Amino acid sequence: MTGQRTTLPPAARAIVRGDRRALARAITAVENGAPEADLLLRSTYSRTGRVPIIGFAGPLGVGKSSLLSALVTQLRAAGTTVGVIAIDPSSPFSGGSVLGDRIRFERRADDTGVFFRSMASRGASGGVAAATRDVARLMDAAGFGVILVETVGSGQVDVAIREIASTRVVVLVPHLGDEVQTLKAGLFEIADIFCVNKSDLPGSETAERYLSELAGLGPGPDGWRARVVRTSATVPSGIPGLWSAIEEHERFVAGSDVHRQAERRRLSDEIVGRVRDELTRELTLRLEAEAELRRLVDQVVARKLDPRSAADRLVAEERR
Ligand SMILES: Nc1nc2c(ncn2[C@@H]2O[C@H](COP(=O)(O)OP(=O)(O)OP(=O)(O)O)[C@@H](O)[C@H]2O)c(=O)[nH]1
Ligand SMILES: [Mg+2]
Repeated sequence: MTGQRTTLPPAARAIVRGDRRALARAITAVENGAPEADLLLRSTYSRTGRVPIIGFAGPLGVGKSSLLSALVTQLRAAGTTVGVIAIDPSSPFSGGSVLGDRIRFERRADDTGVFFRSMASRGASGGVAAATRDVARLMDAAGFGVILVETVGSGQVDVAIREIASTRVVVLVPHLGDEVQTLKAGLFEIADIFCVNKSDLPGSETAERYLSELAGLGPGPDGWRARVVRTSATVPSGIPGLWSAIEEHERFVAGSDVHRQAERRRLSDEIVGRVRDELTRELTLRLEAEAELRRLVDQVVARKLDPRSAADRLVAEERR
């Protein structure tokens, strides 16, 4: 480890030292797929893997940002440093709320114990999950005590939470209505904790009871039975209860073989994915430069050969 410490490139050393501007620049490099990001991620990896990453997913406007903000207040009061990543789905609906996120968090600009970053989910090189994971790793290396990630629960973004967060909180509101039906398939599977927010509004007990019944149907494959908590981010109330549930799950994860296996599998997938991407890129370049490919394309264009058979011939060549 000591050897690695002395060989850290200056930008990585700055991140590890807690230099916020160096961290911000590194995150931008990750988002843009810039070459310097690669070096920073390689050199800081040995300092990652310790921080709890808490994911918050849920439909638009349920109060995820407000909850995060209330949690940040509580965590800061306890002296914990916090990194926040908000994944912006870049949809026309969210323009306003992303700005809202920024405004809500900018009030803490004078507090160096909080680092807020929003990321566009569209256009992230290598996908949202990969970019978010790398950004979380940089924050981890920078030494934050906890990382909170906010996403709008949908499609690709769910994957980011599933793959990255050590505890997943699904945020809902009292009048669940049809939303519950559509959520069942996706968000319900990933919830370690259900948070019924806006419990200052009527109906939160009913929602809590309903979710508790669902959670009571049995523990998930990892043996954890989802907790249900009620909060109001704006009052605020229930925030300590939410944090206790998160801590309880973190303790569970720390002692769970299932989670250790899952982590191994994710890292294995990451390595295999990188090898595949690299070899695919190489192969594509080589094939495109081959005269044989051009000859085969001529035949396919002329309908003398079908694309499958053309591919078979190239595969046979490759294997020789
Ligand atoms: N009554 C009530 N309103 C709340 C509560 N929490 C958040 N809100 C309000 O709900 C609205 C949406 O809150 P956000 O925190 O932006 O919700 P969000 O889930 O982050 O929204 P998106 O990121 O756009 O999906 C705001 O007007 C908040 O003031 C709550 O506990 N009670
Ligand atoms: Mg939000």
